Amino acid sequence: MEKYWNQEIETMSREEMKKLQDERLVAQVKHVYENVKYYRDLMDEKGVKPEDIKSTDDLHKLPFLTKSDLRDAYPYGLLAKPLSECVRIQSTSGTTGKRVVAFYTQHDIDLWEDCCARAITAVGGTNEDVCHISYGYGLFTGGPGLNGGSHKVGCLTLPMSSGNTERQITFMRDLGSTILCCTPSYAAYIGETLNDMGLTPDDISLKAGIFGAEPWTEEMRQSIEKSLGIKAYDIYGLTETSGPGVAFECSEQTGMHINEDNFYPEIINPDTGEVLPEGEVGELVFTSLTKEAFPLLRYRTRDLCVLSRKKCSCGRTLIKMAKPMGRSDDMLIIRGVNVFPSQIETVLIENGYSPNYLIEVDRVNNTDTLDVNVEMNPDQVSDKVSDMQQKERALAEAMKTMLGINPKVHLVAPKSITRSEGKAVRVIDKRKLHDR
Ligand code: DLL
Repeated sequence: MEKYWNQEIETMSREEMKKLQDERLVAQVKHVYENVKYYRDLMDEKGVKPEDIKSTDDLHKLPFLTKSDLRDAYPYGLLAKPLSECVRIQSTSGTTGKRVVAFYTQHDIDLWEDCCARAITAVGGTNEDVCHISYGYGLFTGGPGLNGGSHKVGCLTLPMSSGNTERQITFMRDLGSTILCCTPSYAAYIGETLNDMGLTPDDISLKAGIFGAEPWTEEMRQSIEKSLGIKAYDIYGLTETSGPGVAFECSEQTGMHINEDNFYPEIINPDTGEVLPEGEVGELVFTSLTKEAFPLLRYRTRDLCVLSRKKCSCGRTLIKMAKPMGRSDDMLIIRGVNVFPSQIETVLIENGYSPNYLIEVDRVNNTDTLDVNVEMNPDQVSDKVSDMQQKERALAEAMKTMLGINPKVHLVAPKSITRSEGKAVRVIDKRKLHDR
């Protein structure tokens, strides 16, 4: 039988959950309106008062918050509690511009770690497990969040942080790590290093991995499961709403249950802001129902995905989100066609290549160019130029079928693409440099 961290919440009926969300939302809107001038001004501008929000059905009346609001309000403008009541600051990795800082009270930390404990329990974690955490520690939320969740569950926690991959494997073997937490790209690298060290999955005790913080495909999941001999589960979150644990995958491995008692999700049309019905792809928007220090109402994540209330075999009733296909700002528009790096990753793995690739986009003579550098596995290397050209053509053809545009594929030597120990950088868009 599936074990839950908080059975009452995780298997709550729809009606009870709605009631809980409604009550929490009403209190949260009041808290934010009274304590955050920045948001009060946005609400006043829209002519909405806290009394107008009686349930989640009224949520659409509230204004959205965007990343640029967070930047405008940096650092204290969205703080809803006195600093004397805050105990922690975390911050975004800053891959796309200025950092965002988020504040936590002890209550916020407890709730966040609780969400991570739900994720660890959902993959079968108990106090018998050794939880090996190779997300970065520090301002990044990955390490601290899963560390806290692992303690709550009572796992023996290994706060490894990322890097020094051979040492990671040595510790894994010596201390019998059973659950690995890191980015999927780092998990792939650990799998590859295991193999390079002449070891196999039978030499380690891992049974499950909790991988997130970046988009990854089903093909990547299968490849990691094979290389490490585990079940690989997805976990989602963002600094602005707390960190990892906003949503987590269960034994069904078909999308992530959102901890909707804490984070109320909506899917909107990113162009018009209109709320879309369940099942339609759009931008994910979250309202923190329980955070005290940094509660964001209707925060636009820019992540594109779909929600589903289909019954789940694990028994959880929490709404599910599909794997995000990437951020709306990760989407490349090349010669007018929308391209997600994840589509390229799918083609590569389906065709027997490793998930080590680098996409380069440029504009030459006013035409966009798409070059995909793909690393070969040692057994794919050939000293015959015609063989290599043939392989490149075949891969380019497969990508054209998926994307609808013609890329140039360059097969490059094994191990020549820099490995990632955190969030992988897959795209260099040189057009942005020219446009500056
Ligand atoms: O990445 C928090 C986290 C840490 C999540 C560890 C999971 C595991 P940020 O650095 O603020 O926080 O980045 C948040 O990363 O808006 C998504 O675009 C992306 N992201 C996070 N998890 C996933 C996932 C952490 N499972 C941003 N799949 C989010 C796809 C993800 N994208």
